[in-house]
Amino acid sequence: MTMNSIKILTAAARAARLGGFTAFALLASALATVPAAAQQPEPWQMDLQAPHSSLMAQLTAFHDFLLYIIFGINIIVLGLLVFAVIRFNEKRHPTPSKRTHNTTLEVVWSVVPIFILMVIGVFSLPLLFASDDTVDADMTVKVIGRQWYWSFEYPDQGDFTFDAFRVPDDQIKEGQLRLLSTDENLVLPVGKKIRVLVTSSDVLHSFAMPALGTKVDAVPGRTNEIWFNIDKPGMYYGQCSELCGSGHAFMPVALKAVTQAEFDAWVAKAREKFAAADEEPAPRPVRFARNDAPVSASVR
Ligand SMILES: [Cu+2]
Repeated sequence: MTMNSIKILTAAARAARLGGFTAFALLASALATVPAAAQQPEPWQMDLQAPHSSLMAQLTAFHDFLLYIIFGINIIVLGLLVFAVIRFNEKRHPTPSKRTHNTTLEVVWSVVPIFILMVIGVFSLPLLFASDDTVDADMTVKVIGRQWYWSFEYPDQGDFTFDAFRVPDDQIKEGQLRLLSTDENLVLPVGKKIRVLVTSSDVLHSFAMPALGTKVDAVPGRTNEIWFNIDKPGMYYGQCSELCGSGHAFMPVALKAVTQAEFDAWVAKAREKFAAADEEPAPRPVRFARNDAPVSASVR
């Protein structure tokens, strides 16, 4: 089976799952790229990345639901426009009506949008509250945005910390992705509720993991909270999503999701490997040197 037919079949299956699909929805889905094993952006991607956390699954369903509402509104408005152009053009309707008010119509076009907004609110507000619900987390990881890399802290696993720098273009190895792979991965266990504390040491950054439904600002002097649970082991890629300076495009997040046993083994090694980093004085100064050369080279 060719890649294209797989794509179209997957799109059809997805549209069928949503039920009541239209030709437009089918076309839009067929253009979407089949998610790869690693959760990363794809060339010509039209749709969201496949959801891999319970929050993102709900967000994706809500997004698809909104598309139906938007599509419906567009069809009605376009229909009214076409109807007015045809029915009330100068040739067919030489004497224009002088009517200025229609109470029934005015009530309808006020009440219907209110009703639509209420329906959207009923589904979106619980999601907003769910994204904020970090109680009873199995573990906590702290994410610190820096110009221009991320630092991660594991307070529940011995409080070790490390930095993750993107792999420069000329050092990319087999299996690594340009602008997305980092020298150290953020390693986390699957199937656990992970509380993520997000802050910054210099300017505004934003910690965004599309497949996990996470996008939260990293604000200096302030801690933001979010959570996710990862459903499958694998690589998940994200990027800084707040314009933070010249290295903004060069501070990706490479998250490696593993089983609990693998995570425990990694923690044991990481605690030794990053022990030296623990002794660094906090707060650490903003570091420019390490990313400067590759950044300026890529910008040029
Ligand atoms: Cu940033």
